[in-house]
Amino acid sequence: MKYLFLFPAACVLILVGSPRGSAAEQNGDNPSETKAITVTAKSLSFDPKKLEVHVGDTVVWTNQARTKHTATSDDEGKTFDTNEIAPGKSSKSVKFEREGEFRYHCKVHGKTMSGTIVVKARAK
Ligand SMILES: [Cu+2]
Repeated sequence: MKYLFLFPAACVLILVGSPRGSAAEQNGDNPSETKAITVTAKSLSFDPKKLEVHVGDTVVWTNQARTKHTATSDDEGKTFDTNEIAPGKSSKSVKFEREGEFRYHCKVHGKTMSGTIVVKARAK
């Protein structure tokens, strides 16, 4: 009688142990951990004014104001420049590849409309 009870358990073991084929093969490209973060341009300010991201993250500026704005790095746009973003539109995405503190402003409204992107090293 004992063997009757062991039989179902043996079946389960066989199923679990069966070959899985190629599904378990390692996939070369890992899913990216980088993020896309949005900064909102308001009438004369950026929200958040200071944004912390990590190396490899991308930032998009969305203009919720009624006038055009830009997000232009303070080194005359050498690091990044979204160019004019029309009201209701979003900028192209800007990828931050190196650590640092990047101050930027709006070319239309000058430095009264400014912000900072703080790029930190990616946690390992
Ligand atoms: Cu502006």
